[in-house]
Amino acid sequence: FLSHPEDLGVVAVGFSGGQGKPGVDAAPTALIESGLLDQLRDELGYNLHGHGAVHSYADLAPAQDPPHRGMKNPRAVSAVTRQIADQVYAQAREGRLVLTLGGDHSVAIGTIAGSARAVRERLGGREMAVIWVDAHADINTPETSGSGNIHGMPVSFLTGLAREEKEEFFGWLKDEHRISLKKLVYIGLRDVDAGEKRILRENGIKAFSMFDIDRHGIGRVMDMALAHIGSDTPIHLSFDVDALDPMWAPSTGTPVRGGLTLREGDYICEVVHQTGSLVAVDLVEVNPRLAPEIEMGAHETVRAGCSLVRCALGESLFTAAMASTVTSGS
Ligand code: B3U
Ligand code: MN
Ligand code: MN
Repeated sequence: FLSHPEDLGVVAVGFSGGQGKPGVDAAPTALIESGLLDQLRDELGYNLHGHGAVHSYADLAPAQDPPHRGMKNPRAVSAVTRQIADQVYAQAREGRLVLTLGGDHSVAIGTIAGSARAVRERLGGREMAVIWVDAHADINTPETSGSGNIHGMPVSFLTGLAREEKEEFFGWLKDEHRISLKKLVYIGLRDVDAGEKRILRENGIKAFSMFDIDRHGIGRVMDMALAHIGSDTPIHLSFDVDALDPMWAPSTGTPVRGGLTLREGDYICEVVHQTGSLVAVDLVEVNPRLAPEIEMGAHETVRAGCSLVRCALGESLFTAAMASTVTSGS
């Protein structure tokens, strides 16, 4: 689906306003300083675009951004995600693969809005699928949310379950930015609010929880996830690092035990890359300021994040190709 698959648009957004803990805004710089973009260019051979700048977005002063429908920092998150949507769209419109380094998961309102719009425009109105890898479903509406944190709501705005007329509160989201509930697949869920469970059930949304991964193994789960999406559908992969077990990714805002191993996370990314249908990847919720009590916690989390991104962008292609030769030859 990409006219320039070796060209990678990089959107680096230091933004933490979708939740309450500072530090997640420092992730893009930490990932880049650990060598991620150099590896993508020098080892994986991508031509990088737009990577010069890490965009930092501050919150508005609390007095200027009071809650709306219970949402915290609603004007700031709406304004920032609108800019991200434009940046992602500008890269995707050129037929490039787009990598976004967050930031908390509210940034996905922008990344998915931007890539969904570009896919529609470039591919004659087609809809893309979204694979959302996360411990959480992030599908609260403002009304079901207990926390008011918008990083727990992006999917409801992107699918139209939550709507707002006013520009300043995500009213800028139009049909061209939205995704279908039928083309959404979750992987790794294990901390889902009661209201979210109801939304998942009532809308028949495809979700593979940690229970499903234990039961079937990650290999079959990915087969089923891709079968649900259908081949020949553009895919946007939105990876929240808290999908990984805190053993691998302790430095994140809301760690939940019982998660994916790093290898399972890498495998998800490898399989999605192998489809050849990937149009965009997000890596979010790395917070290098958290879990300092864990030895090397931040370093390990950044390292895990880099590994996920490299796998999604084809690092293991050689190994994967060899493996399929072996299987098909037997
Ligand atoms: N579901 C809860 C908790 C949460 C969602 N996403 C994260 N945490 N990272 C909420 O606040 O909506
Ligand atoms: Mn998330
Ligand atoms: Mn999460």
